[in-house]
Amino acid sequence: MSATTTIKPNPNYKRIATEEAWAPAELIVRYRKLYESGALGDPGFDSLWGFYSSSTAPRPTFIREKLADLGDMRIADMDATGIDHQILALTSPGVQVFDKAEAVALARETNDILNDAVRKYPTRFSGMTAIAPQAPEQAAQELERCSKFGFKGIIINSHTHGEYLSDPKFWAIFEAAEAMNLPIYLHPNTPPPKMIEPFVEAGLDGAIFGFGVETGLHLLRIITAGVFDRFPKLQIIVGHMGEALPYWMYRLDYMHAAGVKAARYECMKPLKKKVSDYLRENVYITNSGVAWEPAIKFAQQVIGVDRVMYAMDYPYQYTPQEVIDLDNMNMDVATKKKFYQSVAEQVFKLA
Ligand code: 1DF
Ligand code: MN
Repeated sequence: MSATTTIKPNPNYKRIATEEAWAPAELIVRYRKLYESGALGDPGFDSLWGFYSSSTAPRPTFIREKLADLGDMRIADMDATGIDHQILALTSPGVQVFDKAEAVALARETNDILNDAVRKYPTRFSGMTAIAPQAPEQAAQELERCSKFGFKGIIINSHTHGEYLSDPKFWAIFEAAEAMNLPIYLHPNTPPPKMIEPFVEAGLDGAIFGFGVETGLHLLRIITAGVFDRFPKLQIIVGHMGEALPYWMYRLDYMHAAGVKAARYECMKPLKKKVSDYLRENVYITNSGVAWEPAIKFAQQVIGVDRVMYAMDYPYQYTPQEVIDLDNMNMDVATKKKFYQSVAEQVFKLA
């Protein structure tokens, strides 16, 4: 699975990868213990980390080793695939599965470790702040603390103990993110217990499909709850080609308007704009996991070339050929530079 060819730097653009995962080995041990204890009661977590924390198959073994390294091995893999810069995030589900006090402490500890790596390799790494959404006020404080490190965004791995950020009890996080001008990367997690049964019984709960369903739903809930009317400058990034929402835009607009007009749901209130307007004005998309020219071009067409950017999803999809294929997309160089470099520089405010 390691790179067999070395991909050279591209003279026309830097390759900035924006959804790149890491995790200290101790966190993976904690995941294994949480899984073994059965205490969480979340079949999605048990499926994901029951597998990745202990399977001896080649892929999970590779991923465990790569996640834990923020040094020479990661840099060598980046060099082998021509990646100039990684925007790093604590892997999913981050600290969100732990209880409040443990999650708050672990967020601090892991952010400190990430800060050390970013300081050591400032041209190669940037960091996003891991937070415990279950403690919104402490999360806002952690954002404040980590902005002093120069962290560039916030990583949230979809639901927290089955709860969504559309619930106003979490909105202190949005308030802080907007005030500090920090984008939130809404990264996948497995569907929560209330949703997961038909996914897990078919083996479709993880990155193959469940991740996208859960995370697309989460973003849509944020939009329809009116979060962007309340926080109009807030920017949310979603991976995996927008978790399919660009493809749904026409129907979302039609059905949302119809539902609102008929006052069908008490919870579905009128919004200032169309659903698709928020996707174009408050959402950025990365192509993590989808090195596929037609999907990238479709998103560029409907969301805009200034809102679609590159992500490898290292180490989960470390496939050197993907970089070659994306370099060879039938796309003018200026647009390719936006995709690989400029959109990321703009949204993460890279120097
Ligand atoms: C997987 C994929 C796992 C992604 C991830 O974190 C992850 C996977 C635990 O393949 O199981 O971030 N991903 O974003 O596609
Ligand atoms: Mn990912």
